[in-house]
Order: sequence, then structure tokens, then C-alpha cells
Amino acid sequence: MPTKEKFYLTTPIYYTNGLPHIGHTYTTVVADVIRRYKRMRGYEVVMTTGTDEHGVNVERAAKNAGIPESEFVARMATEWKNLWNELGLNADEFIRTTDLKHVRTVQWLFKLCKENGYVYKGHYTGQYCIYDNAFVNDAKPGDNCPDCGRPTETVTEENYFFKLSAFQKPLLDFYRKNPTFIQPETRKNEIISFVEGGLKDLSITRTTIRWGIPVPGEEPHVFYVWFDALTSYLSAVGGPEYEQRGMWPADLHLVGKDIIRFHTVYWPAFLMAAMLPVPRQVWAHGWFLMDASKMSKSKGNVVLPRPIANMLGMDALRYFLLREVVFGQDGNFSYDALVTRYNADLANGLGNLASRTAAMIEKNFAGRIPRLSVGQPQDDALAKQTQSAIGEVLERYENMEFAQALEAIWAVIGAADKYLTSEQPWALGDSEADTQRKAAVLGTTAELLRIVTVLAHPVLPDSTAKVWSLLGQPGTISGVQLDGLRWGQLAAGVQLGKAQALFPRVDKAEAIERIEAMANEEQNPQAAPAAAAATSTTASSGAAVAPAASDKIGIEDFTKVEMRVGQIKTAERIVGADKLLKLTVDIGSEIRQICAGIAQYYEPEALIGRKVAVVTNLAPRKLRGVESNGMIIAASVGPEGRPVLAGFHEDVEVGARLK
Ligand code: ME8
Repeated sequence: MPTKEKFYLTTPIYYTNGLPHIGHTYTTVVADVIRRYKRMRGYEVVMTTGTDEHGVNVERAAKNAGIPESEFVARMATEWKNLWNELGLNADEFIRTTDLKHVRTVQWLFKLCKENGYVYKGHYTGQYCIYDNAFVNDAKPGDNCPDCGRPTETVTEENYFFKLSAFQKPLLDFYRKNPTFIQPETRKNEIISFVEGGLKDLSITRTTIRWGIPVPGEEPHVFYVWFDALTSYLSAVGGPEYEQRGMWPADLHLVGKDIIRFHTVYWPAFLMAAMLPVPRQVWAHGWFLMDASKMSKSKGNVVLPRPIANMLGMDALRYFLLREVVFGQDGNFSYDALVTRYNADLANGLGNLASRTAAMIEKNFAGRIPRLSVGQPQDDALAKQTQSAIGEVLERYENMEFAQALEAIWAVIGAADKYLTSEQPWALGDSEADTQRKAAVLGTTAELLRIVTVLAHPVLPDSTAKVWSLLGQPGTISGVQLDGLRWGQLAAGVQLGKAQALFPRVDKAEAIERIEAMANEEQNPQAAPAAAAATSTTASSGAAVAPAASDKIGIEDFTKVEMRVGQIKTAERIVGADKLLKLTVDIGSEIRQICAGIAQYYEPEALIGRKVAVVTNLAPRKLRGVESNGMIIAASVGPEGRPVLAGFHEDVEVGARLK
């Protein structure tokens, strides 16, 4: 059993018939923010996510891909896991519904429900939506699914039924006794009236589906996907042995409003039937919309997280998702709003406050944080404002009011900007009185910065850790306990750490163009061969294999490729593209911009003046949103394909043709 108070929270387990978009990222980011926040309040926290891998959709997708279902879902689960890791959103447990421990848990839960008399065998005929994996109540043949709008199919089968009807009163009693179980309030009323309207028994096994968890001794019955999927929350923390882990019941299931009914009606009913503890809270947030309609894989209007994280950093995306929309409501996603907020709140706001404070301390106090001394009423007022913001922000976080929490933090940042503008420490001289005044102003600003940094840490984990080490404060920022946070704890006399770029300002149009280009490359890998970006400048990677006779080309094919001697004039790294360098190359007749996938192996400065072999008649294309007009030739060495630039042992004229 954990010694600290425990907090167990979950994201939905996501379907494996597509890859994560901003909607999924939103839920997972919120879960990660709560996890960090709760840890800073002293809880032992477990956060889980995972993949929902059974059902007809997967069966079909695997068939289309021409591979067995198990292989298909294994690949997809790896992609999801990798992306979450890349975005810094790795959960403490990643549960797959094909995991053996999960299969056992589902079968165990079913057995308990059955032993307690809540499961019986019957026949069911109804309209079924294969996309949502649900029978559509009251639908007639020919009707479309009310959720996704696609045609339903008539399905009759022998099923096991769950006596959901027996739980109308227990559920209503439970909602009454646990008034914060369903959040937000508006959703609660919706669910209560749904349950008051009467509950029909629910078929929880299928014989028409092959790809599912088998009902022991009852083949070909497999479990209905929602009976299977919901149980993953329990499998993730011990399944039948949940008591040993000490995490069950879940303290919080975070979900989108699309799946609230499954979580607040079916799930507690299954658990009550099995006489297991029921979760403490289900929080249903709103949707991120694109052009006023819900983003979804099937509509093809999805926004991908990776290009945004590459261009602006993951902290920027986290900040935007939480700041832009009041948690619980729907909101529109737009790149324009994203970049506007990035420049205004992060680059000009927190980033600018941190860098100017550090620069002034560097200049005036040899980089040592001045001792905090409150000199004048305006210093005191700022201290009081910051101190009272601590309480407000913690309360906002506690109530899941993330936008308001951030607003309160940024109000303090705004107050610091005003304070610096009116105090003008840069205009003070070197007299003793002036130096004292500078120390008071910069000490006050540094202390304010320390506090807002701690408060913003759950949302901006990477950049606040950088500010923390810039301020030379002891320990790690994630180890700071929020309950002990107060004005006046600034470690003074310590040396500032190294300044690191926090949020470099970006040109809006260019940033949007680059994000969109990267998204396009990710969604259409064949059309824009960005996947090959790292190696596109190199000779084909891997061991040299002699082409088969039929693969050989004639000289006329070779002469179609124009190669010339080029000389590198400038070289720079590209924000958001770790592997690429942007070069300008003199090819004799003109200077070309060329991107080369060599950034991990060559320092830009070392390349200036170097002569290289360039393919000059390739059609221009964009790599990570940056135009590349030509290709530099390099050998590809070793298993990881390290690029080694091709060059010349004798002096050659720039522009000379290679034949
Ligand atoms: O429903 N805006 O999986 P799923 C905000 N496997 N959030 C969104 C969103 C959007 N546009 N789109 C998706 C399933 N989400 C089941 C869950 S749980 C036992 C089984 C988020 O891949 C939101 O959290 O369709 C939503 O509930 C979830 O992704 C649906 O993911």
C-alpha cells in the first residue's frame, strides 16, 4: 500500500484504427498536467493510458493492411506509445486490451457479474453501428447511426445480457450520494435524466465478431468491446489482485463527452454487479473542433501534434490547449490562435520576463541573485499580489479550471512587466542607494519569477525546468511542494545558471506554413518524401547490394542526373527539424538553398567553404516546411547510415559538372 495518499487517474484507451490527433493529445495532456500537479501536492500518482484493440473496425483495418490482427494492433500500439514518449506524455502504465493480464481481468469481471446473478443468455436483434461498436437503441433498419451518421446494420445474435435494468435505482442513489461523480454539472443532469428514462439490459457478448476476448467455455462468444475496454482501467492496476497495488478505485477517469454514458452508467453498473468499488469521478471535457465540426479520423480534418511540437515545442501546445478553452467546453482549434498565443504569452510573456530579469542580474550583480528585500510600497504590493495568486491558482487547478489558473499566473507576469517598466532598474546608477534599489527591484522580480515558474510547472514542464536552473534554485522544480510555496523563499546569493532559449519569437505566417507542411509530410509520406529527409542527401543507406541485371540503367538514364561541384556558403540549424541543416550552396551559375539531413553529424560552422557534390536538377521540394532545391551527395556509413559528405582531393572549380 502506498504510504502517501494515492491518486489514480486514467485517459480513455484509444482505438488503434488511427493515430493520435490533437483531440487525443488534449485528454492525455490534461491527464499529465493533473499528474504533475498532484505529485507537487504530495500524492502518490498513477496515470494510465493505452490502446483499445478489439472489434470489427480493427478486424477490417488489419484485413486492408493484409496482416493478421495481432500484428496490426502490435504495430499501432507501438506507434501510439512512441508518439506519447516523443511528446513527453508517457503514462505510468500503458495497457493494451490484448495484454494477457487484461484478458484475465475481463473474464474475471464477467464471472463475478454472472455469479452474482446479473448475466443471462438471450437473443438480440437490433441495428448496430460497426463504427461505434454499439447497438443503436430504437433504430429501425435503414436508419443511420445518430452519433456518426453512418448506416447501421441489422444484427441478430445469441448474446449474454447484462441486467442493466436492475441498476436504475442503485445508480440514481449513487449519483445522489456522490454529487461530484459526474463532472461537469451540465453532463450530470444529462446522465441523470437518461437513467431516469429507464435502462434496458445490455448485450455484453457477441458471436458475430471474431477479434475479441473469448468468453471462457462459451466460444464463439467474445466480449462486447465496451465491456472489454472499460475493464482496462482495472487491469492496469492489478486486475483481480487490485487490492495489492492499492490504487483502485480510480480517483478520476478523464474522458471526452462522446463517451460519458459508457463511463457513468455502464461502468459503475458492471462494478456494482461484481461488488467492486466504483470510481470516484468521471470528468467529461468538450471537443476541439476544426471549422466548427468535431475533429475525427473518418472526416480527415485532424490536426496532428508532432508538427506543432517540432515547431514551437510541446510546452507551447500544452499551454495553448489548456489556455484557449475553458475545460469542459468545446473550442475551436486554429493555428493562427496557437501562434498568436505563443508569441504573446510565452515569447513576450514568460520567456521575456525570465531573460530580461536574468540579463539585468547578470549585468548588475555579476549573475548573483540579490537578497530579497522589500523596500517600497510597490514592491510590497507586488509581493502581496503574487502571494495571493498562489492560493487562487491552486484552487483553480484543484477545480480543473486550467484556463483560469493560467490566466491568474499570467496576470502576475503582466504585473511584473508593469513594475519593471515603472521602476526602470536599468536607468539607475551605481551609487549605494541606486544599487540597493536595483537589488530590491531585481530580487522582487526574481522571486516573482520563481513563484510563477513553480505554479506553471504542471503545464509547462520543460521550459519551467529551464527557468528553475537559470535562477540557480536548489533541487528540481518538480520536487517543489506546492503546499509550502510562499513569497520569500528565493535562494539568494546563488549564481544564475546558463541561459537557454525558452520561447524564441516566430513569424506567424512562416510558422503556420512550416507546421502545415510538416503535417502534410506526416499525413502523405509518399507525396512529400520527408521520411527520407535524413537520408535523402546520402547515397542509399544499408549494405551495398548489386542490382539485378534487369534493374541496371543505361547511360541515358544516368545522364539525366545533373551533378555539379558546389561550395557551401552558409549553414544553419532549422528549428523543429533536428536532423536537417539549411545550406546555401554556390553551384557556379547560382546560389541554391538546399536542406541536408546531416545536422547530427556536422557542425554548421565547420561546413562553410567546403566543396561538395550536388545534384542540381532535382525538382525543388519542401523538407519540414523548408524549401530545398537540390541534393548534396554523401556516403551512408554503418548500420545507422551516418552521412559522410562526398568531396574532392584536388582543387576543383565551383560549378564543374560531374560525369
Ligand atoms: O472512444 N476533441 O477511443 P477514441 C477532444 N476506445 N477530445 C477528443 C477529440 C476531439 N476532437 N477526439 C478524440 C474511444 N478525443 C474508446 C475509449 S475507454 C474505456 C474506450 C479524445 O480513440 C476524447 O478523450 O475514439 C475522447 O473521449 C477520446 O479521445 C476518444 O478516443
